[in-house]
Amino acid sequence: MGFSENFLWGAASAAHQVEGAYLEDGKSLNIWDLSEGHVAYGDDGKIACDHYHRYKEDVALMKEIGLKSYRFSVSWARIFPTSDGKANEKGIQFYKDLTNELINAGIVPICTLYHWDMPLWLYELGGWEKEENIKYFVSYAEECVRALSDKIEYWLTLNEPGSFIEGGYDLGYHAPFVQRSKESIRAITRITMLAHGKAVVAMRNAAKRPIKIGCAPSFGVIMPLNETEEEIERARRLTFDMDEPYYSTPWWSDPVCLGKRQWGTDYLSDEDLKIINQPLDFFAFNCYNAGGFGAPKNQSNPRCYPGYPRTAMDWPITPDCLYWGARFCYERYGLPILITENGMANLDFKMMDGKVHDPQRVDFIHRHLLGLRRAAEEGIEIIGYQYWSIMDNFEWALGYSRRFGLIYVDYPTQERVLKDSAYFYRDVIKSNGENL
Ligand code: GCO
Repeated sequence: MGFSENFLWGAASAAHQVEGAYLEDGKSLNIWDLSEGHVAYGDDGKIACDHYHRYKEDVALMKEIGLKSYRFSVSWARIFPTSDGKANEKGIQFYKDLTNELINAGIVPICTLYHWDMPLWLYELGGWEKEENIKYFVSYAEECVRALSDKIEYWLTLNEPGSFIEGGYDLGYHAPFVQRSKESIRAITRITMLAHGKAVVAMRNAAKRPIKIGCAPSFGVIMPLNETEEEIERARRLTFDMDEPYYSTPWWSDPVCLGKRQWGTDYLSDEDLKIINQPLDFFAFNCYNAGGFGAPKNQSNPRCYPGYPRTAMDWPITPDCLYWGARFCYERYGLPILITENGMANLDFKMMDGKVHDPQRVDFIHRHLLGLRRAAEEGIEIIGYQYWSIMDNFEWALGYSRRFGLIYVDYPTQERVLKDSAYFYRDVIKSNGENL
């Protein structure tokens, strides 16, 4: 027994990172349009991969790779370009068209509502710093679900809340590029969690048929040094006792999935927890490596040594992270697992033969999927894997300087080239992971 029969083999993207068309068809600005002076090489997301205009070509490439699913996000500023509460039909139409294109290609759409691109007007009203934001997020979630739930079954409320709170409001290297006090950060966290909980209830009510809802936090897992019972128990404890917010799993997921306060969330009242803790249909998480963020300094990744293999983001390559991540989360939260992001940046370019050879990424995917398959073989219910990303794109503060895609994008011409890893992934999908 390996991967399940309807395993959601996929790849992911996010609106601001790929769409471009930044003021088209009624769309307004979002907080990432404030990025001047904050992004490498002065890059911005105005054109990005021009996916807004090229989505048909892109879906055709997804079909060529054999994807069974595709995770994308909706641009809030396309749906509600102003504060007047009137939804923008043209913006909605784009996602209907994209969804239809996917379904016609046999690809299951997985829709993220918030992947970091808050409309600028909403930020100016206070955004995540004000409780009214909950109301705006709920209306936005309802609008999307009303418009798309006849075709879209899988939904994610928020992408990596820890990252946008830390990056956007604490350290200030991500939009909206501000630095707030610890107290404000606590308020933002509470508002974000409440928005998630209230949106889940509203989404189920607005849906045209039963839908499946999750959230996509990042996952900080600590792996055991070796597989003795003692080490495994220690890794589990460190994973769930990580005493820092943002990247520690329990900081977000204990309130959301268990209705329990965790380290650093003692400001949540019992009433808050009831709202935040709504039943979810699966446990999704983004996982790029083990350890690192937030683990006790000298134990951040006990297996690392000088010269340890790293990606072009300088992130350590720790293939077993998916196995331990899936295992620890399944034990704790008891929900089917969906890997919503995993992947690597590599120094890709088009070579003299016109192809993009990325053996490091092939190896990366191979090793990580072996770990995930091991988890599946041990009986952990895993419903899908989304490689990040379907194509090279706007990597936030690093602009276009980092390439995560299965598809190479030549930005000046917008030419797409399937990398070797895309063909490798195609064969994996074809065999449902049996060829690994
Ligand atoms: C994230 C995002 C992606 C990134 C990816 C690589 O969570 O950071 O979901 O948008 O591009 O993780 O850094």
